[in-house]
Amino acid sequence: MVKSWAEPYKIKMVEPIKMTTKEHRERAIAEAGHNTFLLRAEDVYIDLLTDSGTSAMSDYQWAGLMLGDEAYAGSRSFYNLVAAVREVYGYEELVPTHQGRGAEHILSQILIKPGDYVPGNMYFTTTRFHQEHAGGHFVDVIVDEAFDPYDLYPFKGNIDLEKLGALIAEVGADKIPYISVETNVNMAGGQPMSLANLEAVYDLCGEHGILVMLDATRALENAWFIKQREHGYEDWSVADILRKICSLSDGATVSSKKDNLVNIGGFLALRDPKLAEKARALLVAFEGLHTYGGMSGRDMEALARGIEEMAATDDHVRARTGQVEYLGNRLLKAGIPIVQPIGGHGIFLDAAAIMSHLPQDLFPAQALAAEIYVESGVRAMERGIVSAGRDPVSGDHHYPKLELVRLAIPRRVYTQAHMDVVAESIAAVYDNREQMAGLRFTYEPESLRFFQARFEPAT
Ligand code: PM9
Repeated sequence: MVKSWAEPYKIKMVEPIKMTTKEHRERAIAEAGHNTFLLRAEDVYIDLLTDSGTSAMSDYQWAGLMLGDEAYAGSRSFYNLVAAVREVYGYEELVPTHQGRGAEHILSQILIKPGDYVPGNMYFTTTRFHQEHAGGHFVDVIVDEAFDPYDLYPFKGNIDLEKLGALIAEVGADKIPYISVETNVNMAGGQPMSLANLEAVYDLCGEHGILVMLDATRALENAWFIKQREHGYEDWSVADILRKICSLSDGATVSSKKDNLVNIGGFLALRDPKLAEKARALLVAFEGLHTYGGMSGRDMEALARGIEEMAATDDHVRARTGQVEYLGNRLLKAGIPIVQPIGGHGIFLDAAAIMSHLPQDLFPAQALAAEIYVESGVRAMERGIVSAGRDPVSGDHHYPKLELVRLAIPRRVYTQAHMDVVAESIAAVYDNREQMAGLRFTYEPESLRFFQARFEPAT
């Protein structure tokens, strides 16, 4: 029997969404400075801005909210969270934070000295920000295949061991406190790394005394792709693959707003109790006491249950990635250029190809995301030159090789019919692509500019 990706749940509660007119949306995007982050959510029909903090929780998680222990210190919910992280990820030491960037901040501050180098498999915006903020230099050591949207290499999240080896030889291992290894690389299109690659990275770093720190935010989705694509793991459960991934690292930062199925939360997980002690010393100053970090007791209870639930069987992650694949295949059938293989958390439109009449400094992906919203009320996100920001030393734009628009799919929120609407809307915009103008800044924030920048049409 062919097993469909159909959802392993049924719907118990619904949230109405508003349909709007094109005129309304034209006004809304102009008021938002052509930045989809600045739209009001109530003006959005299908919200694919992010898969972060947008999951639908289960009845088991909602019940957990009522049981959250709000003790300032030593909350029962904290110990439930520690137990869930130990069981599912296999890390002993848990440092809870308000979300992923809180964990990145603490990790960067305890390990990076000014002038250090931090290699990683493609940058992530907040991760690189914290590394640079601590005085480090980020160095991209992802495989070259990751920069070609149409290369079908199954593990485009892999680290290029030659690039990593060359960096170690050039700057010396004592200038590299850790390598930051992202699972299911977001900016590459939700692309996985293989266990064989991670094993080789762990060995190489071990030889040089360099720590391996995962960004395990979407490690569950990475584990699913390993099961599908890596020889020898076909019969493993996703839960076992996930533990194996984590066993090849010294710790991890996690934004729990993704895989973990909660609306807020995150953590830093470590093996070394001494390092965890250092992290907790900073935690109490920046996030909160070491038994809640930035979360309430009920947040921690829902998170502990989300962690258990995501990996209890393979059914959840099969349906989650299945829905993304369904949308991707519809777009491919319509001839729309997207990053391939289809990734884990969303579809990435190749804005450089779609808007080939625009140079990168007229922000083609930003303009395309705005146009998609005007066409249909579908909200997407720019993942190109605006997200890449400026070089802190030269002040020039970073010119990333990928200029993408991301349609991130929230977990357990939208139906197949919604995906059909999205595909039809994108096809309509695509047909009209040559009419689209670029944008220029009217306001550019100094850091993480994509969140709050404002633009106007460049014509
Ligand atoms: N990711 C996303 O939409 C939300 C913020 S957009 C900059 O993809 C990784 C791989 C992420 C991530 C957030 C964070 C930060 C760290 N690593 O948002 O602070 O995708 O919980 O996590 C977003 P927080």
